[in-house]
Amino acid sequence: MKITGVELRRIAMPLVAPFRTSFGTETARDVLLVRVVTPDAEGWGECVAMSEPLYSPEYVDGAAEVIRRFLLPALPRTLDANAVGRALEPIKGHRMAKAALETAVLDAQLRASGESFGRFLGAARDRVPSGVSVGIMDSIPQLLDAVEGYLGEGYVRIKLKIEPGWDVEPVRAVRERFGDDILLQVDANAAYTLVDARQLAKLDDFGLLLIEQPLANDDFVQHAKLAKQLRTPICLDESIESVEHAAAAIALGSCSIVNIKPGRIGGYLEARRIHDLCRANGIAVWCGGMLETGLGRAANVALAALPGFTLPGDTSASRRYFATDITEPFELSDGHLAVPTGPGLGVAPIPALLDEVTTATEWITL
Ligand code: SMG
Ligand code: MG
Repeated sequence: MKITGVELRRIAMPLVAPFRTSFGTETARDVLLVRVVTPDAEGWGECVAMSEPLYSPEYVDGAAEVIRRFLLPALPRTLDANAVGRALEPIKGHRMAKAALETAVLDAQLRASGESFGRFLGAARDRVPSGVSVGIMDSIPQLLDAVEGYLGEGYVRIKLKIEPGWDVEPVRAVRERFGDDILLQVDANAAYTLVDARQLAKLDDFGLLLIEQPLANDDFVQHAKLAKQLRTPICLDESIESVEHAAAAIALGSCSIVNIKPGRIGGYLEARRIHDLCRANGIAVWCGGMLETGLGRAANVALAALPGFTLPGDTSASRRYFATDITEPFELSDGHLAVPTGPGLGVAPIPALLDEVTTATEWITL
């Protein structure tokens, strides 16, 4: 496949409500889209980096810069998606930028051959169960209202964002109000240290599916120590940037569950490698989210249909974040999202909607 050129497009999507985590509050999604053009088809990749480097070191301006300055010049003139990762290997890190580029190449390749992402990746089902991530709120009543709304919409699993000062009480309140049967988990986004082990152990009373990323991104050893002090399974998100990290976490006992976010680990091919490794080691995985538009969501839903994804993911409906998506919106049906079946991602931006949210475009001829 020969790439003629690449468009970098910046869009600004207002969120339906602020989304607060232990590291900050998002009120709009600032997204970098990569469009790869070939003679036969074009393909889209969504970069999951956020405006500021608070979730991980990457951020949107930096991703755009590394793509135009280092990644695109490193691509061979003709290639397929398998060659992208290899060609970009000399450039260290920047996995979110690399993932966006590789996904766009893969999408173009699959659209040209008429194969869907799900079929290419090895999807084992045609729909995936939907969980929802619920931000930190100003009060417990406000949280309970939000959770009630999501359960009413049919979400099959609730994830509560936590931080020191907002952990045991919100979990207790949700359990008391909605009972022991709802699937419930928490995500700390690295807000604790090992010194907090006793506080985190209080969560053991509530039958949580897992606690996600309690400690710092690079604390593999301390997560292993914490795992010995908790009954609640530890799931790693930020810590796992590659299949090698996943192998280290499994060997050390740092986690028993992995949140696979293709954007964080360099793309869908690496995501499949981590899925395969975890499956062979009896480690459950689920698909995380980064408030993706319909483009990124489509690929995530396809990935979440692989057989090792045994827990519901943060694959929620488009309207969880956006009043208007840039593609046909993903909608819940009986708590599930349908895996797209069309070529490539199976969805495409609707030009008028895309233009409305576009803040900048840049064309790079290759
Ligand atoms: O796409 O539903 C989604 C977001 C899910 O909570 C979510 N993502 O750490 O897992 C995580 C966070 C990262 C983004 S927070 C702004
Ligand atoms: Mg997380």
